[in-house]
Amino acid sequence: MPYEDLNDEAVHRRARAGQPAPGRRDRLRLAAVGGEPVPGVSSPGIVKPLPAETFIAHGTNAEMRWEAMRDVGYHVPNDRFFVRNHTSTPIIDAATWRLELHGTGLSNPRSFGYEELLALPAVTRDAAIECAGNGRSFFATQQDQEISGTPWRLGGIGVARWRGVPLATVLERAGLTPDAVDVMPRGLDPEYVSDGVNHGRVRRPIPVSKALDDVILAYEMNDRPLPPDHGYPVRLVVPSWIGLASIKWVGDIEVSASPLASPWNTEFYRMFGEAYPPEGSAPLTVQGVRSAFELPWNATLAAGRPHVLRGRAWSGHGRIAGVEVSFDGGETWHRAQLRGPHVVPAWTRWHITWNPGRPGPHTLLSRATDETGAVQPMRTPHNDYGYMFDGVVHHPVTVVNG
Ligand SMILES: Nc1nc2c(c(=O)[nH]1)N[C@H]1C(S)=C(S)[C@@H](COP(=O)(O)O)O[C@H]1N2
Ligand SMILES: [Mo]
Repeated sequence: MPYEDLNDEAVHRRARAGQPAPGRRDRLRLAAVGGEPVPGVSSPGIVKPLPAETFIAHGTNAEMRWEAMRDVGYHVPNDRFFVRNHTSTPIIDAATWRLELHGTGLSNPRSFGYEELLALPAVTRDAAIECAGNGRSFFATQQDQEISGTPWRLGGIGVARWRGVPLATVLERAGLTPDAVDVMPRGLDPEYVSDGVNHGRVRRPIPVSKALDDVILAYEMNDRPLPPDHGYPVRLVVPSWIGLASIKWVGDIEVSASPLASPWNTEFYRMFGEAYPPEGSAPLTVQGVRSAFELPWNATLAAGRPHVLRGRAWSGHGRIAGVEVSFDGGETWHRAQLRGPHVVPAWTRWHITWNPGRPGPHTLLSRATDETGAVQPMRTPHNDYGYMFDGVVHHPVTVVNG
């Protein structure tokens, strides 16, 4: 049973072994360039407004401000959801859009229009989309290490309620064959050119086992049609995996009886560096465990009275089992209360009360543990592109006389 076998990502990796990987110089040359955070109101290539109270702009990307989630419910509203664009948001007419399914892993290659997709049985689920580079800036600011890429703090994540058609349904209707191994969706946004190298349109293979498991071809985000910046008319949502897998503005899907490759699973989105082989780690898939405070960076808090500090924690590997918070730089830890839904591919909210005494600068730490026992480390091992930072983040606050 090829599908059963490929449920094991290690087996899938072996199936891919021998694929060419670029040299280190190429990789560094191809590194995405990220700007410094600027209090912007717009970003090149992003359609929606990016008010400085809710976003930090980073070039073609925009990060959610965590303090903007403080009085917001479980889901990130569409107008506050982070945007990660390799190029720019295309404006697509759903009336003429089609999704083409093709390749050697299909016996009935065919296409679907927007209305046809909407007419298929739908599913709705809460899931996070999180960039593999979320938290990247902390390699530099906390660990004094060099990394390249967009300097996200922790706002490269959002949770939404997605509605759409299981990818499995569409694959079955296109005659998925038993020997199909990889599925590669491709976006309709412009080709990605970096340092003079054209990598083509954004695409990256996922194993058939994952494609059949829980992947959605989503056309609604929080009960509204997808906004242009988030993939209108249709995007993939690949729960628990790095955000890159959730291809936006999908226009075609190649289904193949042999392993597929793209620069996004060979040159990018693997761990490269001292601790890794020259061709890098295996392609990145499931996200690690992380947590964040719903507080401004450098928040000001009054001394001598209790403050309810709120936050969220998440892990691609399982439910959040607990969150601990330290007010004294990690000497003592206090257990936070978890509240509300406790969903695996999304996040869990938590809160804790702090009564700060001494005025002056303080550092708040939060440390989440998931049900597999994975806990946020105090440091994350370095990799050149700064992916998968899961370390405990030092959140600075200032306590003032009340
Ligand atoms: N077509 C296309 N899909 C894409 C991207 C892109 O640039 N083009 N960026 C990916 C990355 S790296 C991430 S983290 C998520 C971000 O989704 P969002 O912009 O809806 O938050 O989309 C992914 N899908
Ligand atoms: Mo990403």
